[in-house]
Amino acid sequence: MTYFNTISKINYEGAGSTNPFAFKFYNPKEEINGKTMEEILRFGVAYWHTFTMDGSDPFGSGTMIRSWDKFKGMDLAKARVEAAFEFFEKLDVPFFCFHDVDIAPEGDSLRETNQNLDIIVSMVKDYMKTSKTKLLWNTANNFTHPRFIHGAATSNSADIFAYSAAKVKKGLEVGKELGAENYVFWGGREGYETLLNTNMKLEMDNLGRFLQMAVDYAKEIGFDAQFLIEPKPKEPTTHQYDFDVATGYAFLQHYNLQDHFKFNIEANHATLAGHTFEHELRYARVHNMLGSVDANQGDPLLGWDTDEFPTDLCSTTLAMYEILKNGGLGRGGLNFDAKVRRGSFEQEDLFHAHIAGMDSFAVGLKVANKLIEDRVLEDILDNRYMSFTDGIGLDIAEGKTNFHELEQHALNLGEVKHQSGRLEKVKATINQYLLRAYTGE
Ligand code: XLS
Ligand code: NI
Ligand code: NI
Repeated sequence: MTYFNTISKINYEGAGSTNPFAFKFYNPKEEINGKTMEEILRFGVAYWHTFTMDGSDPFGSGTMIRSWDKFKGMDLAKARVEAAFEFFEKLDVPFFCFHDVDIAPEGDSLRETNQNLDIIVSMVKDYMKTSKTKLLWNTANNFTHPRFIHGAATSNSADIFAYSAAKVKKGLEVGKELGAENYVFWGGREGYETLLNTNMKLEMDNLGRFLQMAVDYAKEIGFDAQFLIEPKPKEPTTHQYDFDVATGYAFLQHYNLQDHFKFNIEANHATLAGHTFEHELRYARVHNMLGSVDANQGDPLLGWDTDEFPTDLCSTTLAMYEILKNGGLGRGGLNFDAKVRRGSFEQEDLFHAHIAGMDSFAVGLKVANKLIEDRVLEDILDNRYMSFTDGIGLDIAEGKTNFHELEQHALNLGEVKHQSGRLEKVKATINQYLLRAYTGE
């Protein structure tokens, strides 16, 4: 059965195209430094936002019109798999991602849930045999069901800790079965609302032990995916333990897990943490911890995770700058953890949204690549930090000095001359590069 009957394969038609069902900038075959756009950008579709969620929000019920919704239960789950692979093929996208509960309904017991999962996983596996779309990552949803009311690996209930472990164990087996490139841990309820009833030390130690057991089990079954922590500062809990990359990195180091994990960085989580998207990418990159990206954007006027499709070209440019400087995303990708707005309820909106996101990152890639080729930001940094390339600055940078010498240096200083940071000039230059991506000059 097919579900997107009015839409055929999305092709690249170039910047001048007026066809809404065509890529204007994303040309999967176009090479940039010897790699195709498809290989660099590694786009993924998020199963939950695109095939499972219905557009409901805390104030209103679902609005999405989906041709697979005429089915129920396991039939619905199967219809979604069919719809998903039709969508992947029409969009020509190399990856997808899912939580366990997105693909198969929970049963009355964990045993039954696992059986449901097995049926759908084998169906997905069959589709994957003839599809080019691979699994970027899977994860366990250990936050939606009421049993996770007080957390999962950080629950006060040891039984729930065990239940959560069983779900992740299954997730690792599923990931192996489907050849997932990565496995994600987003701590949806791994945090707390108030310290008044929370044993923070025990919860964090338990989370550390939980992640170590996951590492051990993956090794035991020979599942070699890259493990990823997805930081988020809050929502649903008030204080999440993986607040941002810096916090998550300190956590991993404390529990000696840093060699087994990288980060999956989501743009909207970065801004919720009071950072820019590129801050989080940079922090991960300079520590060699950049794994993958949940490509979306937030609404600066709203204080929550709105998961919009990314369309801000300045942001995609600065993100692609970090990714290119990282030498790419390795086994990671750009997963659209993004949803169409509640008012965009028609099925074709799913295509418009993904086309918009893919084109925006394609522009970002081209502009970032040109900025790097021309050493625009590199020259600014070289010039700005010149004082560390000789004399006392070089001694500092090489760790060869001490407070005695530094004091001597300071005592002999005249007035220190500063240079302008030239921020407005830099911003104007980036705008110029962005515009040149359209005019082709
Ligand atoms: C929620 C998260 C979630 C993770 C996967 O805010 O972004 O969707 O990506 O559990
Ligand atoms: Ni996410
Ligand atoms: Ni999110």
